[in-house]
Amino acid sequence: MVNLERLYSDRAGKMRKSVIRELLKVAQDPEIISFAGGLPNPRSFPIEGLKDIINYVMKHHGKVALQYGTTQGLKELREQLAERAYKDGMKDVTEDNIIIMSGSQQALDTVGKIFLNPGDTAIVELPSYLGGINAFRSYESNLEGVPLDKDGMQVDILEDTIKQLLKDDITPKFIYVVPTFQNPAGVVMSENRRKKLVDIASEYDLIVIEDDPYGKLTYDIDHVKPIKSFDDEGRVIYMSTFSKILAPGFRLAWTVASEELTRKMVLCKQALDLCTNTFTQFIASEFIRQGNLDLHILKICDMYRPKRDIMMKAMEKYFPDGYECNKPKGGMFAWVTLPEGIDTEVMFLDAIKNKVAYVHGKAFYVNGGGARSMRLNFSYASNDRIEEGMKRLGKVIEEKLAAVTA
Ligand code: PMP
Ligand code: G9A
Repeated sequence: MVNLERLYSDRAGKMRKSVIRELLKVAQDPEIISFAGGLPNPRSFPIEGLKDIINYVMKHHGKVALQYGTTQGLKELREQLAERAYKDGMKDVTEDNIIIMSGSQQALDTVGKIFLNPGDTAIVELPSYLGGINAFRSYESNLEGVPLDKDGMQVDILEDTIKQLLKDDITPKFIYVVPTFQNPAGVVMSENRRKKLVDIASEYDLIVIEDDPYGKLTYDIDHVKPIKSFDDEGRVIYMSTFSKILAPGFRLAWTVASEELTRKMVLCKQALDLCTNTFTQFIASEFIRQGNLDLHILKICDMYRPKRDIMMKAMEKYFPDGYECNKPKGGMFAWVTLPEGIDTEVMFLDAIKNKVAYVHGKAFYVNGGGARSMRLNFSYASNDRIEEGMKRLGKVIEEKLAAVTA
C-alpha cells in the first residue's frame, strides 16, 4: 500500500469537502425535495433552440469548433461579451479585457492562484459563496469575514477590518464580493456602498473580486450597475457565467479585467486546462448572435419570479413565528434565520428524514457563525414541490422549536 499521506502536499491536506457538492447526491433522490444546490431549473434549458444552433455550428464552424482554441477564448464571443459589459456600464472594455473561463469556479481558483501565498489573507463576506471560500482556502490562505446587512457588505466594518489587519502587520490581498442577489444571502449591495468599496480598495491599494452570476436574474428591480463600472484604476476583476442564464453543463464563464491582470490570468489558465471548451463557446456565441440570450433571460425571470413568490408565501403559511427572511429581489436564494436554540446543521438530519433538503448556514461562514440560518434555493424545484417542501420544512422547524423550548 502506498503511504499517500506522506506524499501529499500540505495544500492537499487542507482541502475540504464542499457541503453543496456533497448535497447534490442527496438531491438525486427523487423523494427528497431539494432546496439545497443552486441548480437552475432544467425546464429553463432551451433544448429545442440549442439543437438548431448545434447543427448550425457543426455545419459552419465544425472544423474549428472541435479543435483546441486559444487560451483566452473565442474572439467573437469575447467581442460580444465586451459589448454587453459596455452596455452594463463598464468602461473601456474590449475583447482584450475578457477571458472565457471553464466556469466562474475556474476564475475563482485562478484568482486564488495568482494572488495568494500560503498564510496570505483575503477578505470575504459573512456569509460568502462556499465555492469561493473553498477555492481560496485551497491556496492555504486565511479568510477574514466582513458582515452583510440588507444592503450588502458593511463597508464601514470593512474599513475597520482592513485597518486592524494592517495594525497586525497583515496586508490583505483582495476583497471578494457577490454584490448582486448574493449567494447565499440574496441581498443586493447598494450603489453607495459599491462606490465606497472601490474607494476603500483604492485607498488601501487592494483588488476587488466581483462575482456576478445572478445580476441578470432580476424580478422586481432594475439592473444594478456592477462595481466594475465604478473602477477607473483596473483594480476590479469582474466575473460572470453562462451557468445561470443558459446552461451550467456548458462550463462557460468570463472575466473582465485590466489587460495586465488578463495576461496574468491567461498564463495561469494555460497550465489549468489549455483552453475552455471550444464547442460550447461557439454555441454560446451563436446563441447571442441570433439575438436569443436576452429573450431567454426574460423567460428565466418569468419562470423564477413566481417560484420565489410561492416560496415566500409558503414560508409565511407553514413556518412558525420568529423566523427572519428578506424577500430576495432576484437570483435563486432565500436566506432564513430561525429563532435562538436551533442549529440548522443538526436539524438537517430531521429534514432529510422528512424528505426535504437545504444548506445549513455555517457552511457559508468563515468565522463559525450562521448556526441558526439556512439557504433555500427556489429555482430548481417545481412549483408544487416548492409548496410541499416548505410544508415539510415548516413541520421540521416547528418540532425542533417545540423540543428547544420544552
Ligand atoms: N460564484 C457564485 C457566487 C456561484 O453561485 C456559482 C455557482 N453556484 C459560481 C461562482 C460558480 O459558477 P460556475 O458554474 O460558472 O462555475
Ligand atoms: O453545483 C454547484 O456546486 C453550483 C452551485 C452552487 C451553489 O449551490 O451555491
